[in-house]
Amino acid sequence: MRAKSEQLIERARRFIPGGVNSPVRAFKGVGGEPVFLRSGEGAWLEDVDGNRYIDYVSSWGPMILGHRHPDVVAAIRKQAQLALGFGAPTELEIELAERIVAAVPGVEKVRLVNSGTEATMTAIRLARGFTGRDLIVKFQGCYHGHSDSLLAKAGSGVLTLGIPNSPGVPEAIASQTLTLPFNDAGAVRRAYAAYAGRIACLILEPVAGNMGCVPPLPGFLESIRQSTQEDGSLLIFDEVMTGFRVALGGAQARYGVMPDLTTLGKVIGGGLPVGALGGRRDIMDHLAPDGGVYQAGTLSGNPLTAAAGIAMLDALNDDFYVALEERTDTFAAELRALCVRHGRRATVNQVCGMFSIFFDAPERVTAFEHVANANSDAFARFFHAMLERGVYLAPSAFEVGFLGAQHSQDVLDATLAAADGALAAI
Ligand code: KE4
Repeated sequence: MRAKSEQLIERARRFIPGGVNSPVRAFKGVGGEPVFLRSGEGAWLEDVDGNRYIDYVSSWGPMILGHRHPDVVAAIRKQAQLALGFGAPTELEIELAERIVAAVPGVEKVRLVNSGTEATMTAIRLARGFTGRDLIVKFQGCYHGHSDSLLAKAGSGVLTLGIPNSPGVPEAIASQTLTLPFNDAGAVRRAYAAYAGRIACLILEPVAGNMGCVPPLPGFLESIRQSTQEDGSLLIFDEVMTGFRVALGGAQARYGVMPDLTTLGKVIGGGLPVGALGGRRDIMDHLAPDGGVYQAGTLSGNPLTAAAGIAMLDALNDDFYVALEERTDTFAAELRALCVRHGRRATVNQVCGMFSIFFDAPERVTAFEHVANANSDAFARFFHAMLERGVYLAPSAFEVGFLGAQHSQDVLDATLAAADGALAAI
């Protein structure tokens, strides 16, 4: 029963567009009404009706240590006794920046901001300012936040310049964005041949997480690194989701491909609002105040977020990810086996700490079209069947499930038991 959630969404819709402060939360991707949550601890959530769930949304990625990790809460409490913010430099920002630079191989300097959108928007502006070029390249199915240049979609032909992907995005801006098929290195080579010397940057999620989990094909990242390098165009890894998720140093460490710029978010803020842009020192020094590329933010690097981020990063090390990868792989394999046992055609993709299930999809899901043609209705039924069995998945077939320290074997076993029942029911 979720009577109080049902009352609250009615009340919310009177004051908040769609009743939510971010669209995916409205459950439009799976139908039904959203669950209003009240508390979390470790792997567990409790909603306003007292129902409990095992959580795989993890606040969309930040809670890699579980909800209310004591070290993170203690760090926030301690800082809150001193001050909530100044709008002036603090030592905490240096300590967080030092930890990011030490962990992420392609980052020599880093600017903290308040969201992933701010980070990617700034990365695009910095790439344009540094190269003096206007065009950018992104991939279908990759999401980088909601700045205008990144809300563009492919025009009629693969190599035609973009068209707006949302009302309010001017044609003039969308037409500066080229959208290519993910995992298609040939399309990237052809784009750089067609627009030689005109592309400021290529931005991608090195492991796609916004079309479900779609890892890079072998050689794909290396190939786009070469195409961008040869053209003098910048390579931006949007690691807002994969940063401190798929490895301590993110996807760039995992796959050994170094971008020129990296965007981060989620985990580095310990659960508080955050984003970050980092990269080569010679590029980053073009940012104001030393350089001419403008970027600013009232609460950028605020001490609460910095304190929480430091506490979270201090709990992470290479051994953490070895164990997390092992649990993720085992969980995905057991979920696959359950689908086979139930005669349900499904593909489960996973990379350390993140997974997705695609129903009635090709055996290998490596491209956006594979995801777009998967059975999202079956996913919606699976989502609700799992919710009824106390498992809270992301309410969209185009999102991922996150595993963290909190997903112990007994939590994963309980999840698989719920999946066994859910697969029988849908
Ligand atoms: P924010 O502006 O939402 O902090 O970050 C945007 C962003 C940028 N890059 C990547 C790779 C991202 O995944 C995101 C945001 N992720 C979504 C979940 N897929 C946030 C959830 C939401 O939009 O409510």
